[in-house]
Amino acid sequence: MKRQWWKEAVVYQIYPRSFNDSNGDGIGDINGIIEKLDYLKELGINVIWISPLLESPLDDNGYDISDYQKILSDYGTMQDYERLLENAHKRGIKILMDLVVNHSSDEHNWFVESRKSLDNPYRDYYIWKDGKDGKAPNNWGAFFGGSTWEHDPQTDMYYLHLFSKKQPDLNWECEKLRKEIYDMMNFWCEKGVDGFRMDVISLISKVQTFPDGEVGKLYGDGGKYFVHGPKIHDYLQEMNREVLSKYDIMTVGETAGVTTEEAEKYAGNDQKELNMVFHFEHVDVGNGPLGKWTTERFDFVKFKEIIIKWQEELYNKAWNSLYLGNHDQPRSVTRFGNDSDEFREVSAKMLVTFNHMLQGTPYIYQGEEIGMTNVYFDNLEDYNDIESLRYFEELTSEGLISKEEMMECLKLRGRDNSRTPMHWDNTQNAGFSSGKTWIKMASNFDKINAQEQQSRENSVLNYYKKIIKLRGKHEVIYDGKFTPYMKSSEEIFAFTRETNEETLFVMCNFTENEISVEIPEKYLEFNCIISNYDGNTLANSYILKPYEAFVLSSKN
Ligand code: ISL
Ligand code: CA
Repeated sequence: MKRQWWKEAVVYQIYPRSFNDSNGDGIGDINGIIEKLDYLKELGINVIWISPLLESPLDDNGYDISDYQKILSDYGTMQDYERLLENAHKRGIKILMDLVVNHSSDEHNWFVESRKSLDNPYRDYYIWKDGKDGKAPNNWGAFFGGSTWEHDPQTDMYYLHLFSKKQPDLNWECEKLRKEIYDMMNFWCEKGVDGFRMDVISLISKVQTFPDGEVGKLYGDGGKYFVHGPKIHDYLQEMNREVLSKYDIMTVGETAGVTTEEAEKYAGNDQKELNMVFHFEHVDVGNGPLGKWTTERFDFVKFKEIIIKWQEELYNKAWNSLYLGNHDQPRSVTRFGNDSDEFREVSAKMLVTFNHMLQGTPYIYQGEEIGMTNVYFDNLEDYNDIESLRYFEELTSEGLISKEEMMECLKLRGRDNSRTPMHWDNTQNAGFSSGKTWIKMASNFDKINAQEQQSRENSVLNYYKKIIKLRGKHEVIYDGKFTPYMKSSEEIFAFTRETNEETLFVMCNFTENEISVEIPEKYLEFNCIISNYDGNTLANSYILKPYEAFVLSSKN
């Protein structure tokens, strides 16, 4: 397999609003990130993906950009950003920028112009359609509730927005628009960014007849007509020629709806498009008739099938990202582990053992490395996220779910669970800010914080440092062939990774029960390179402890 730095990297995702506030206004900022570079260096990561830092009215916390070449003043200045690049590079850390080009903000100058008149030079930068019988052009429902179409009185036409109405979709059919985007990307590459995470890039090409979708609960599902639309791969190949191929950068596509077959087109070994994909199948397990709004726990059996499928089907063909949480997902220890006092730490360690021993590039979401949990807000007023607020309103007012139940769904799946500020220490606001924070803090920072974990040898944080270091010592972690072991177990996720030089045997108990397992004789001679319990003596018949995880290696 061809060696590529981004295949061997460990990525840390920063949600800048909630990472570290340097000036006491209650909002995380670029200087705050610079202050924590040594912390990240010590953790061992070598790439940082930062969620959007650009000018934005913050309808969707920055995923609605109104100027692609200006830093939002909440976060600092262009000089601050340049200092961040310089300081990160000095430490051997690369920076990925979040590229949000399926849509812009409605406050972007392109849209301000576009909506003015039919013959405005920017008209074609967005997707405008006439209504049908005084109603929207089709029945598609938007990701944040409501229709995907908004009527604009200025020209009496509708514009498309797959997300909120303040996030109009850009029209990739328009060559001039595409050229503007490539110019903007080149600008950032010249400035020294090391790559892009591409927001919902799988949605940029739409079937131009805009047909109705199959009706679900309230709206039609247009997915068939805009997920991997007809020209998606033409656009990405063009982007690759115009920008990506000119720099030694890393690219990851947030490819909602991607299948393993489709992943090969996006991130195949031929490298005509992107380096790797982000798929959603494993984080969507357990979704119900109202999508993610359910109180069901995740279905381990399905989760396991999905992971195995992705490991097997991408092997030697395409490259994958490994993640269990991010700014759109609940905290991983709450969703896939166990966030009780008894099992939080041990299950967080099990999850990272599992995730980082798979094939792909692992992503750590800020706070995951100390085992931060969901925030469990009791009041709707504490939520800030547009998705949670819109769906609460829409689903409860349509009588699809009661308010009480919806509050429970938010506690488990709402995006704000992972957006509360990082816990640095046990002082005011967990050391995140000296001012009033933009979103309420989680209350458990006295017991879960980085400072306490730095000095405690068996902490989650120190375990993360250990597991990240293993990557440097065992090449098999990134190129070994994956084979499941105990494939039908409904409690254990075990597998081997193999090259000619080395074999790893990984075993993870996803439950709080003790479980007896058979460890094949040949693995008993292996070395245990990491384990979340001390002083284990492995044996042929072995009882795994709650959330136990270990990795055995054939190498000394
Ligand atoms: O968050 C989701 C599930 O709850 C997804 O529907 C999410 O909106 C989707 O994965 C796309 O996410 C990305 O684009 C959105 C933005 O709100 C997310 O934060 C971003 O990661 C629109 O730009
Ligand atoms: Ca600040």
